[in-house]
Amino acid sequence: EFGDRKAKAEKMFGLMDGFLKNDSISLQKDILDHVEFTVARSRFNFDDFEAYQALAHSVRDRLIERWHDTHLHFKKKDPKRIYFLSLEFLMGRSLTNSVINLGIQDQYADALTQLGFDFEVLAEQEGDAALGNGGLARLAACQMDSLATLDYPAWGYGLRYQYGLFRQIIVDGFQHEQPDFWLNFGNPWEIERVHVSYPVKFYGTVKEEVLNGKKCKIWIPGESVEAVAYDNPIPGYGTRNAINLRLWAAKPSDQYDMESYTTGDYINAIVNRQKAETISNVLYPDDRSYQGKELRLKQQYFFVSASLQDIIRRFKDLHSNFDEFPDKVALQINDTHPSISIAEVMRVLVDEENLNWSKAWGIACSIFSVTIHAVQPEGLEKIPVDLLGSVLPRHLEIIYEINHRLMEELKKSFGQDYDRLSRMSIVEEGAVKSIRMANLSLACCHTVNGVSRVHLETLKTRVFKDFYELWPQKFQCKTNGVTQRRWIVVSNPSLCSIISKWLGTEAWIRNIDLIAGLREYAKDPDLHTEWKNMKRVNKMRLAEYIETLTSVKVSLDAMFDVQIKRIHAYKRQLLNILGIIHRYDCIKNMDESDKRRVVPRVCIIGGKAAPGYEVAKKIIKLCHAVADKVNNDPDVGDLLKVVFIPDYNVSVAELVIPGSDLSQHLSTAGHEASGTGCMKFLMNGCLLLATADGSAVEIAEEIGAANMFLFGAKVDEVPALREKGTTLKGSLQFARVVRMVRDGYFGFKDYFKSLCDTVEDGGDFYLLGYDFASYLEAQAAADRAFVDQVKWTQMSILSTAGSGKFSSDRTIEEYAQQSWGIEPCKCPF
Ligand code: CJB
Repeated sequence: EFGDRKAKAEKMFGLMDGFLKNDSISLQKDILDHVEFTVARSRFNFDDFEAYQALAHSVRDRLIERWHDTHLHFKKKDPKRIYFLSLEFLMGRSLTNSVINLGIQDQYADALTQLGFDFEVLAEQEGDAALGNGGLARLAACQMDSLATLDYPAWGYGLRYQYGLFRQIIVDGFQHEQPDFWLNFGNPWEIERVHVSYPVKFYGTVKEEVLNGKKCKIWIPGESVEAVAYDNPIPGYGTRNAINLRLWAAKPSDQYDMESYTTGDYINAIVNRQKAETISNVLYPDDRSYQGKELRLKQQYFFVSASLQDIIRRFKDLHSNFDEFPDKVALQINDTHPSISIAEVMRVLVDEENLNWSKAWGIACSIFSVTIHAVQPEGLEKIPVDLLGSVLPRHLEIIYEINHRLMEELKKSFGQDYDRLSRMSIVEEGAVKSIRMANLSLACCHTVNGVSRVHLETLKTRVFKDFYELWPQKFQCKTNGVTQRRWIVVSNPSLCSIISKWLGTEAWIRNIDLIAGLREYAKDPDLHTEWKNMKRVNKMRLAEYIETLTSVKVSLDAMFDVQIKRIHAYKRQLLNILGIIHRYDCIKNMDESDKRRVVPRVCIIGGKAAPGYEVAKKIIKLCHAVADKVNNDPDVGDLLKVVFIPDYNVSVAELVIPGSDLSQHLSTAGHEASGTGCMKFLMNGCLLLATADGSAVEIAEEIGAANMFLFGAKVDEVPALREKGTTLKGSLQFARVVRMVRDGYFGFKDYFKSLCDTVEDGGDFYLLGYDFASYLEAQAAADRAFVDQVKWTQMSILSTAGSGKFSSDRTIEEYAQQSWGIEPCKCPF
């Protein structure tokens, strides 16, 4: 039989003539073939979208080629693999990133020109893959890029939502949500694997039985749903490696419900089967508020169970002894969302593989590590016991057993300190008895990562203080990073050329440390000229975009001042708007000679509010109300424009960031775990106006505090300031701008009342009043710096030059070495 297979393989190989060719003629032929055979249009008549589809399929062929080679190589070498479990991945667009990482961008651009198309125009046809909410999800995407580029044997696992994050549309200044039908026109970047599917079970009961003289628990599930794999190749840059992001979609189970059939209820049986698909239907749009929803729990278990079946199957292909599991498998839990995987691994090892509890627990403890992204204990997920017991009855029992053993261990260390035991317990007693998913992760994972130094400190001293005292060695700092491939090479090609030219190499694209070499030229007038031209061209693109979307014309000489991120009270977009109102008020009270000294500004805000988040929605409306007034005031003209960019997403960020002069990161100190947007701005030479929070503290260390505009209360001052509560008085300026909103200066007086209440009368939890004066000073410092364009450009160059630490390549190297214990596995060329 083996001889047969070998002969077949040789024949097959003989029929292929080597690798796909990447010269311009071959690419043209390929694109046209896809127009005709994949898109099924005539090669003499197709539009831009069809051209994009054909182009994407031709790129996909090349991705698949490398992806096959990579997986064959991984299989041959059988290294320890890292499995990255995340409920969210915010991939954005794939076309430009793919051709750049594959190293065939110029060839494609040429091929398309010869066919009469423009690569950039076609790239605009692609929609975003928005399978995530914000920072956490985009971080996962950046880390996948780094894992591929650094040749790590990695797999991403997640959910293939039918509807990604909602589209934001603005009607009369109010946010409305529309579904994101991202799969309606097909998705060329995924490969459906109908044969890679696993049953995932829910509900039912647990029975105790005696098998071979041993008592065991048997879970008799009540529902089975099929998880079907959709594979998304992720190409590395400057390597042949392309890794896999495997996303699961729910499909009705193949096992037909015979009972319904025999009772003749054929139609209902089919309708009920179809309901299974709802599990992967829609992404939850509230980041960090968990409402104990059954569907959410089912989503978590669904993707975890399918992923673990896949991982164990792959392990069993080559190994039969689970003692070897930790040598081959590292599991990374992205926030607590996938932490039910701990109970699932225990269930599989104990109930299905018949390992004893201690052995199984030993294995679980050596394979899992977790990254926490939350800051407040309230942001940590809890699942009501009743819900968990109904959806996953056996898992609840397992969690109780884990907790029982944890409590026994804690008693040995802490004796009868029951307060401490109850804080550390996985089970929270109270009105709604719940499972604390973070405590489950902490009990098991060998590493607990924070996402910046400040954040790790918060975890150690506040959120998980008790656990830190018990297991200090588990706690590690893995300051976040972003990929320079997406955030410079793809989104700012002019900057990319400048950096490569001045460094005399493109090697920084894989080795970001080299970017520090720019420091040497920070004062070079020739570099200044190129740098300013680059910025102007990017601003021009952004200005055109703004005009198309909002009809507001903006001056390129103005400072483009940007705050783009999810709208949250703690991120303090409201502080920004109140600052804008102050600026407006000042301009209104100036005479003409004073006005000539004003630095013109375009204030750009963008971001989505969770659909049920009233305060965030009011902030969006206030932004529009202020924009309406300011932009139409002839006294102001080009001195101040206010723009809200609707439907902020990854591809909008790619356009906005390179065109910004200044970016704002205003979280109340101690509330932003890290922040990654600031890193993208930094790489693009945009100056940062920020509180000393999250990663901004480390950015200041890298570029020097003098090269950014820091303001506001420090992390360790915030608790005491809050204590003072009502006795804290904001400045008169603050009272005045809030009064303007309250008095209806911008209309909608009643609507904005509750928003104003959040920052006044002692209720100012996020300390806007306290920080306002210092915020205005930082803004004034930014104005002064902008007037001196030589100084500004120098600060801008030093920002880019100091951004090396904030590459996700550095973060991933730290994870690989300190948490996962994995080595690169490079596919030979
Ligand atoms: N984060 O995006 C989210 N969603 C959450 O539910 C909790 C945290 C963010 O994660 C980013 C990546 O670690 C951080 O940079 C950011 O500070 C944090 O808010």
